[in-house]
Amino acid sequence: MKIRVVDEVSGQAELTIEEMTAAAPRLISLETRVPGVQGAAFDLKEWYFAWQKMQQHRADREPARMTVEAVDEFQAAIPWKELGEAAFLYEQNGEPLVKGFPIRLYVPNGSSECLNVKSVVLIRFHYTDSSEEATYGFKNQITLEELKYRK
Ligand SMILES: Nc1nc2c(c(=O)[nH]1)N[C@H]1C(S)=C(S)[C@@H](COP(=O)(O)O)O[C@H]1N2
Ligand SMILES: [Mo]
Repeated sequence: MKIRVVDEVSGQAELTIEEMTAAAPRLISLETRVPGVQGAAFDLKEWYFAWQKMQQHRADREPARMTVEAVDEFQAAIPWKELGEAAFLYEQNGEPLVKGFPIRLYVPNGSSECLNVKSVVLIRFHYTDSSEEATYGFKNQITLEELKYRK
């Protein structure tokens, strides 16, 4: 299974879990950020900056927002400043994820645990049009206006 990464400036790529983790400058133990959840993860922003360096066209600023979409069409849009400790979990007990395959986003100290999106297959980096509040929910089931008022 591949994960599609779409960047408004750099373009897009389809990456395997192995390709994604290979681009990460270091791997971390998720438990150091999310007490009680064991597994191997990589820091989102570290990954983003390393990945940017590998691109021909690079953004001249940091993203304003990241959106992720899952296999089941659950999605979340999260302001960049809420993602300071965000990480992607990709392995538990040395095995691919049983729950959350191929990768799962965790947003420690985020506005909601609902942002810990399982089975992420699409990651988008947006540089403009940032909303201050994170939103989440199933695609096409709720309007963006309604999402804004969910907690
Ligand atoms: N793909 C996907 N990720 C998801 C959800 C979902 O329905 N689909 N639910 C979210 C919500 S609302 C919560 S509260 C947490 C629940 O995480 P848990 O299954 O580990 O308890 O996952 C989040 N991630
Ligand atoms: Mo939730």
